[in-house]
This record gives sequence, structure tokens and C-alpha cells, in this order.
Amino acid sequence: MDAVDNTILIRLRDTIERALRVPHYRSAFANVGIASAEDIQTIEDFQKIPVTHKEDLRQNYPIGLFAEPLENIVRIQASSGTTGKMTVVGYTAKDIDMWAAAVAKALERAGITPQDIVQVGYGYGLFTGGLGLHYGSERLGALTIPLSGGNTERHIAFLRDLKSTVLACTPSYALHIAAAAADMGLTPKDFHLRVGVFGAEPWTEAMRGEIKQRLGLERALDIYGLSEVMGPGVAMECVHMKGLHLAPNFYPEILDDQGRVVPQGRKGELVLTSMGKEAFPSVRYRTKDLTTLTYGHCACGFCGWSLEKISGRVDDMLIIRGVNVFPSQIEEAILAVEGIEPHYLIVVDRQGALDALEVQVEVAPEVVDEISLLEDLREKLSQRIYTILGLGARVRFVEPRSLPRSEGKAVRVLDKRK
Ligand code: DLL
Repeated sequence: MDAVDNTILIRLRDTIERALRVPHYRSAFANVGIASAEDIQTIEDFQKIPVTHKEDLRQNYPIGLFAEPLENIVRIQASSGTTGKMTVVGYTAKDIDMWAAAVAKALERAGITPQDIVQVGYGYGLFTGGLGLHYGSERLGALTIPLSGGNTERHIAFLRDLKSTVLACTPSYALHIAAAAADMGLTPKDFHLRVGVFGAEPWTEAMRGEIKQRLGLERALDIYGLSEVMGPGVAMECVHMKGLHLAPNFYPEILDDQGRVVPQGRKGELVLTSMGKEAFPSVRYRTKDLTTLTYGHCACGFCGWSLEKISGRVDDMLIIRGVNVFPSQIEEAILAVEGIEPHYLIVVDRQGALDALEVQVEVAPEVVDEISLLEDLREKLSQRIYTILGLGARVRFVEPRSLPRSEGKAVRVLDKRK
């Protein structure tokens, strides 16, 4: 990777030295002949270090990868695994400080100021979203409302009564709030929102437009992060929206599907190594998130790596009749057709030996009884999906409001083949 200077190597060596306190890393490094941080003299040496998987975290449950004794840990957070045990991460006071500073800086670059009122709709608790945004927003000096997810009516009441100017939550929950507000006869004019800080799940450009319009936002910005390496604020868009600027506490790499590092600008799986994190050093952690990296300056003053919007996960890709399908592609098709609501469920099943793709999608209440209009919409959506995926899909319209709503991350795929 370009732009690796000596300072970065020194900081990476610090991480390796810290990781060597942990038995798992000691033996993983020993397997490739690394016994001390001094064995890392070049970036090529660094690239020999084995990658870390979520499975390694699970196997060392709960605190086997902590590089500090428990008396130095002030917080843990955790995330659910796809199966089985949670993955637990720890933070020292300095780590929490670093995290708050990273989020505060990201919010500042998003044009948020101490005069803003930030309403946090990410879940508080073991999930990093609520507390991560909260500490960052407070650090910035903004009035911060810890509403968490789940009480939509209260969100709407506070948006009106406290005149919140920033809403931070998942993009699907933002849409849910917007729809509930519309049901109450409210329009964006009843709110005072300027900026949305949306992340924790993939969302498309089309969805950005939709949310901005429905909530009357000036800007809807993307925030990325994962609990295994810190939480929200690993990267975020600034006002210029030229990619998600990576916090300076991470060294990124992109790997191809063979696990090889690819040059800047090529798409692949993001791998992150922390720099300066104490309790839970991340060493070449495979995020499974697909993106591309660029290095450079931005008009906001940032200089460093930026990520392109995450386009999917290595592991949420569906293979349907041999075609790779990302749920975000189907969402893109749905949002392109007027009269269809952005609430959908992708159902993959088998019909005989063949995979069958069904897209269940809600229609707008005003068209639900218009049979000929519905036929027209169905045709448009199927056509659109076919154009994007090269794959036929059965489009099934469902009643408005009939698909389960999410107050956290939306569940968009039901794969019955598994
Ligand atoms: O989702 C942390 C977070 C909270 C990020 C609030 C942003 C806002 P986890 O629960 O560990 O942490 O899930 C991490 O969610 O590997 C991505 O696959 C996905 N993800 C997170 N942010 C984005 C985003 C939080 N902006 C996993 N775009 C990550 C797409 C995202 N995917």
C-alpha cells in the first residue's frame, strides 16, 4: 500500500508488541517466525502476520484476547455472533477516550457543532452504537439525547419538542420514524432536523435520497464501524461526501478473495489493524465488509485513507442460480420504482432443483387497491431487478405495514435453502 511511512510502521510495531502479550497472538505470530515487534521492519513483514477472524474472538471468549488485566479495563461491549457465543471486547479509559475523540472529530467533519441537539436512536447497552455516538457527541459539546432504539413515538415527540437537529440511528429506523411521523399527519416542516448520522447496516444512495426527503434533512451521512475493532466512528463521511474518512487509529488493507493484499482503488474485503488501542488490539482483523480504499486530502482538512460506501459483506452475498446477489442491489431496484415502499424481504427458496428468488415488498397505501396499477408496478420492478441482476425474480406485493419493522438492524433476507 502506498502512503506507508515510517511513523505508521512504528505504530504498527507498537500494536504487535502489545498483541504479543496475548497467548493467541504469540502462537499465531510464532507460526510465521515473528517473535518480537522488531521482526517487523517493512510493510511486507507486516503482511506476513496471519489475519484474525471473528472465530478467533469467539474461541477466546470472553476475555482471552485482552492485552490488559481486568483491573485496567473500564468497559466491555459485545456483539452477537451469527451462531453461539457473543464476542466481547474491552476498553481501557484511554481507549474510551480515543473512541470518543474519533467520533467527535467525525461529527465535526459532518458539520455538526456544539450548538446541535443530537438525538441518538442507536441501541444503548452491549451494542456499540448508542454509547459510541453518545460519548462522541458529548465530547463535541453537543446536547445529546440518549433515546436508544425502540420508542418511536417518543422519538417523534422529542424531535418536535426538543427541536433535535441531528438524528443518529440505523437508516432503516430513520425510515420507520419518518413513516410513523407521516402517519401522525406530520411533515418534515414539523421537525428541525439538519443532519442524519446513519450506519450499522448497508444502505444505498437511493435510500439516502429517500431518507433526506422524508425527514427534511440537509445531509444524510454514512457512519461505519464494528464492535470488534472499536464501534461506530471507525470511518465516516464528511460534508463533502468523498468517501468515509478512516479514523487515524487504524491501518487498513484490502484483500481479494484469495486473501492477497490488493492495490489501492480495488474492491475487496477490508482488514483493519488498530494503532494505539490498549485493551483489545486488533491485528489484521477481517471485517468481511466489501469496499475500496483511497488515500489523499479532502477539502474538510482530512488527510488519510477513505473508504467507499460498504457495498455488502463477503458473507451476505447470496448465490442464486449461480448469480452473486447483494441485498443492496435489490433495494436499489425497489427504490427506483415510484409507488413501492422501501420495506422489503428477500426470500430465497428452491423450486425443484432451481433456486427461486422472491421479493416481498410493501406498496404505498394509496395504490394498494388499484389492481391495474399494481400490475404495472410489478412489471416495472421485475424488469428493474432483471436489469440489475440478470436474474428473474417473483415480485409479491404485501399489505402496507405487514413486514416486520426493525428498531435496530433490518432483517432483509430469508434464505430457506439453508
Ligand atoms: O454496527 C457499529 C456501528 C454502530 C456502526 C452505529 C455505525 C453506527 P457491529 O454490530 O459489530 O457494529 O456490526 C458491524 O455492521 O462489519 C458491517 O457489516 C455493518 N456496518 C456497520 N456500519 C455500516 C455502514 C456496528 N455504515 C457490521 N454501512 C460491520 C454498511 C455497516 N455496513
